[in-house]
Amino acid sequence: MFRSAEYTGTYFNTEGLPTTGLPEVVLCGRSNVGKSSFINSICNREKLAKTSSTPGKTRTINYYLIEKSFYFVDLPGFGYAKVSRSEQAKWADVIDKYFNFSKNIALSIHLIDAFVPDSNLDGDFHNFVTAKGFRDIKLLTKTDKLNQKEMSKNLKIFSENYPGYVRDESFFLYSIKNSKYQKTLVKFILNNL
Ligand SMILES: Nc1nc2c(ncn2[C@@H]2O[C@H](COP(=O)(O)OP(=O)(O)O)[C@@H](O)[C@H]2O)c(=O)[nH]1
Ligand SMILES: [Mg+2]
Repeated sequence: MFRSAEYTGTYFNTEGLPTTGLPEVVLCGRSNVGKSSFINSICNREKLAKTSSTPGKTRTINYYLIEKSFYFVDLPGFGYAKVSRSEQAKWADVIDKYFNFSKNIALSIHLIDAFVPDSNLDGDFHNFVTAKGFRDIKLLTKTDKLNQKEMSKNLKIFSENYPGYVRDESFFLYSIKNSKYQKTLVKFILNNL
């Protein structure tokens, strides 16, 4: 885990976004995929980032300074079906603007629900982020919810959808219920700032 973490700010749109001057590790994914839970888990801080069981709540960009050496930037979740199309377009716009604005993006972590390895929304985001040329890794979240059989089935689907991604090199498993997933990822992030 990371030993120090500090929430530094929330932005409702891209106006006034900070120029941090430090590497930024971006967290992206569908609404409710577990972005905030991931931050809390890997920093071992229960309430650093607000989590919610109601999808669609995070409409903001949140910054967290980690070990005084880099930032986690938690972007709005995309693709929550129950909000209007115009609202969804606005969030997509915020994501696009952030990626265009920041000159400090070291790594994009694309969180994908281990139960849903073939969502079109994730496919769209994948195309977006790789077309822009950012370093991108995938994090399969909530793995505790799948049994072994479901996991191997979904890993196969994942590999078909994202060919070339290699376990523990460019994709990682995660669960907030088991700290065993942290070490590899912490090492990877620190080596890729
Ligand atoms: N079982 C399980 N639930 C998780 C995990 N990660 C997140 N959740 C739950 O998923 C819901 C959404 O999490 P949240 O972090 O708010 O998602 P966000 O919208 O991507 O920030 C919450 O109810 C979390 O408790 C996980 O690894 N395992
Ligand atoms: Mg969140």
